[in-house]
Amino acid sequence: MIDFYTAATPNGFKVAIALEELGLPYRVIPLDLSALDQKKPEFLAINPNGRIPAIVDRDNGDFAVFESGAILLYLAEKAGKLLPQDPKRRSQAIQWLMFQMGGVGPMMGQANVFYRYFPEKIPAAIERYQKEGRRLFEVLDSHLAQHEYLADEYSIADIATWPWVRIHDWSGISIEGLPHLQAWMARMVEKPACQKGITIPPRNETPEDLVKQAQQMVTR
Ligand SMILES: N[C@@H](CCC(=O)N[C@@H](CS)C(=O)NCC(=O)O)C(=O)O
Repeated sequence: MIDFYTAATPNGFKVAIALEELGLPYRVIPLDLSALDQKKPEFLAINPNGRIPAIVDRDNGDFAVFESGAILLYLAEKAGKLLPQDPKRRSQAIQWLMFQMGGVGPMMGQANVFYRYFPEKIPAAIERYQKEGRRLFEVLDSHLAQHEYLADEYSIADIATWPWVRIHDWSGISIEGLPHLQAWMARMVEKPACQKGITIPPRNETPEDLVKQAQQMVTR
């Protein structure tokens, strides 16, 4: 059994989609980010960074894993799926996973902060992160022109990237003129695990509550 500590955000959805896709037994432990559950000592013992997601593998000596990319790798290796066996293909999947972890996620995250949540509107910061987000989308689009999935076969690289790209409107980053990225998104949204993963954990808050929570988080 995997204990899955999460909240309804893109980094949490990545792991939810992978758990669904891999068919591994898991138990969801939702954290209330506005109540700062993620900063409590019992959770910091699992993830010293005090952020979701994190997992504890109860079938492997209570082994804890934090950082969504590392969790995806751990789960894919445990199940022997969603990560190609061929060493070059495997490296390609890891390259696109890192591209998401070091690029798409942080840039869109900062675009959201400055475009949506930060109390002061700083146009240069908004423009910087939205432009960088769009540039990364263009890189994805060029690559997907030649490949059905990021590492040719469907992998954890796609699972890491889709929950972020799907909220591009919220980040104020257009996907107009990027037909290959759009076609890939259409392929991803068809997958039952993707559809289910973005509902875990269920959201009780209104969109307005979520904005308020995020505003509190960036200003505390
Ligand atoms: N690099 C980390 C980022 C995790 C992250 O930023 N999580 C956010 C939600 S998407 C969070 O827990 N925020 C709460 C906080 O900052 O206190 C990962 O990929 O796991």
